[in-house]
Amino acid sequence: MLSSIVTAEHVRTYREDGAVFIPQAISQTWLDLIQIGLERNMRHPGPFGVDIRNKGSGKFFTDHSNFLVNPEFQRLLYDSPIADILADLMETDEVYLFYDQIFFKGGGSADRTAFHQDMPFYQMDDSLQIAGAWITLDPLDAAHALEYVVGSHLGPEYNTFDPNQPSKVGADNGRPQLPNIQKEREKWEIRSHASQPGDLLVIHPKVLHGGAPTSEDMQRRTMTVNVFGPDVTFQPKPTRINMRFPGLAEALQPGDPLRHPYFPKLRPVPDHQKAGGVA
Ligand SMILES: O=C(O)CCC(=O)C(=O)O
Repeated sequence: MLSSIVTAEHVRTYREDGAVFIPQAISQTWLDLIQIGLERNMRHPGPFGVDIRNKGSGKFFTDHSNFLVNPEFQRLLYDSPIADILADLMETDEVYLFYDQIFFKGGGSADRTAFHQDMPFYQMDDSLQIAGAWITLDPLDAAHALEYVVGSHLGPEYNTFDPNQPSKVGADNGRPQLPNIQKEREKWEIRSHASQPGDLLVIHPKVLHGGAPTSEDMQRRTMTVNVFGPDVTFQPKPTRINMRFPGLAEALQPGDPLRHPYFPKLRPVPDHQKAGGVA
């Protein structure tokens, strides 16, 4: 039984397209919390925080995995409907946080982030019980939002890209070469959505996606919430991307259920995190 605003049609679209756009899925309260959390995160970056090299005149900053030190992100993920929506789309009741991430493009123009998949640097086997919600704090037309290739989660897992040079593709790790989608856009079914704060775009990490560039007169502040379900198993992967979990490969064998204190359980909400106080 679906417990959130998710419909059977949303679930079908997620399975078939690897992405689904759900307009006005979260209210202003949660957007306020994201804004405060994002500002805290930018003022106090974690070990993964990085100003990405950028030919544009503005800033492109990203950071991830700050849940444990960011009180706004904790309240957001325990109390808002985001994890319930992701649970419904993954068709499970159990949700584990893989990582939170923020992106800031602003203060001038910022380059395109090349089309890539996130799955090649996810330390897990492929599954439909993996999902990421992309949430914008700024209204965006479709030309300045996240773009994705419809259904590409059903195709190959390509090699990674260099996140420090986000307009370039291809850092070889033995998988098929990541195609240069931007060069031959007409060959791919590319989709993006004009987005308002409150909309959720949920994409599977195997979906080819990229961030459109931003222009001088705009900013794009986004958060992604990346989760997995109970059936997902650990799989170490060669990765140049700084999404490493020291000690994980010592704690788990390939194929083990992905359970570790790195990945807090969001649903069912643990008793000590339930809103409404002590019973
Ligand atoms: O915002 C961007 O330019 C890139 C975003 C992205 O790659 C992601 O959300 O996974």
